[in-house]
Amino acid sequence: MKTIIALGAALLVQAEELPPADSAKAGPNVLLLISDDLNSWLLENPDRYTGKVIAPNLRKLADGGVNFSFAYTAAPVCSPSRTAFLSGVAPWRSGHYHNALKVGDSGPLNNDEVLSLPGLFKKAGYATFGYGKISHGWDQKEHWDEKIGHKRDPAPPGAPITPVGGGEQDWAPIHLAEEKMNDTLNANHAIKAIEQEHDKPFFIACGLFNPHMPWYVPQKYFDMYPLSEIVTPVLKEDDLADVPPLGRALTNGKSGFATKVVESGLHKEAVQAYLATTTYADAQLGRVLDALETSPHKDNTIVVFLSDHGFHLAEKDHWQKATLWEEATHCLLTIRAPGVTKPGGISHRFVSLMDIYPTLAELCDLEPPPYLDGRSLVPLLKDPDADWQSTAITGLCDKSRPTEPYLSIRTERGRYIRYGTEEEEFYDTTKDPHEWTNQIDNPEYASVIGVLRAALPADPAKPLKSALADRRGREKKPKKNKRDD
Ligand SMILES: [Ca+2]
Repeated sequence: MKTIIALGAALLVQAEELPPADSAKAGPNVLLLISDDLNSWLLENPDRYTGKVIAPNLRKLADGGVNFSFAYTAAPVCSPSRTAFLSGVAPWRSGHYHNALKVGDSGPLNNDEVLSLPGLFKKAGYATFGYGKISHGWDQKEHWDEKIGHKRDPAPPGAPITPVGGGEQDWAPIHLAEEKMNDTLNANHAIKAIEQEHDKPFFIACGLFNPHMPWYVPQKYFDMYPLSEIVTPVLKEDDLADVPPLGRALTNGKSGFATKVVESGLHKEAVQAYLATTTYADAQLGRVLDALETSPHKDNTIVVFLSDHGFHLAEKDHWQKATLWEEATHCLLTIRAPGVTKPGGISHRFVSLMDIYPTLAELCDLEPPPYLDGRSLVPLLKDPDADWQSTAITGLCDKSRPTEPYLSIRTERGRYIRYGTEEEEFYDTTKDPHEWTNQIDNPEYASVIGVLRAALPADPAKPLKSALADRRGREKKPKKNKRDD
């Protein structure tokens, strides 16, 4: 693969050992907050979702900096999404499209070749701390001074609680006190790291597991969302009828979990549980943000908040993620950079989580590696309406065609998807925000489709084989309702 070879050559430049951390700069510090599986409902977009989402802390953060209305993940699954924004290398160049990849797997991202985002800061003399779910599969442990991983909370006695639940697909009030839940503890670690004495600038990352399934949070969060007030997302009957076969193969299909939830009359309960879990996550991130506000570092710390990808709750007959539609690809991104952003900034430009790495490098005056795929968002942080070439590309691999990358591009004009080399979709999101009508064969759109088609990577990296072998192994013993993390 030409692209891989070119990447590998560039990466050799970065293979030297990190120097001793005595070249510390004066900062600024970085606080990176990550939420898992949090979709974009809290952006209050009446064209897409009108229900209430209680997230006062994330809203306060957004009000204090620049909130991106159109931020997209590079991969709509946990591991490749995180690998992409932490390495700065997109899936269509690295071949990391799967959750199954592990450290040491072949491909251009093995440990010595790429400088992780925390590694960039450590190399510059920062102290680096990571708590909870940050990386997933690919990581460079030597780039963290302290790293404590994530655990899932134990299921309540009697789980699965819901008649449709099983494995991770369940929800219920949890039996644990909030103080004992793992995301509460992850937040505690980050708070302690903020509050300790610092003789160098810090890079602190805190990643929450919630609102990843199962949705087990205290009763009080369920009580904030009375069932009578729950708004479920709008579903279109036969929405998949105009989706090509490889696209339909991505969904759970008629026997899938989404259908089961809707047909069992549990759609409102599921949405309630997702929102309850979202509000619990907001509360924990709020505690971390409050600790920063009351610390001496308040005015010298850049805050970045993101979700790793979106989440379907029965739209397009699908549950969770791993599709190339808006529900799974649209995510949250807020950046507050003292002295750069102004409060209340909203940018409608289309950006990617790939842009985080070069943005933080520029904000902190660090030399970024030469191979990064993203673009620095600093022009949009200074002026959210600045000129910007809006594009956001997402890559995915599916077991129905495991050697072929699927790609999607989203711009102001719409969404174009290509599954392998043959099948395509196009949605005019200016008129069809739910992506209900595939216009790929409509001659009215031929020219815009041509532009978007040409904007996709011409020779995307194929999914790495180690992941495929792993996946095939898992397929021999399918787990009920199990989907990717
Ligand atoms: Ca449709």
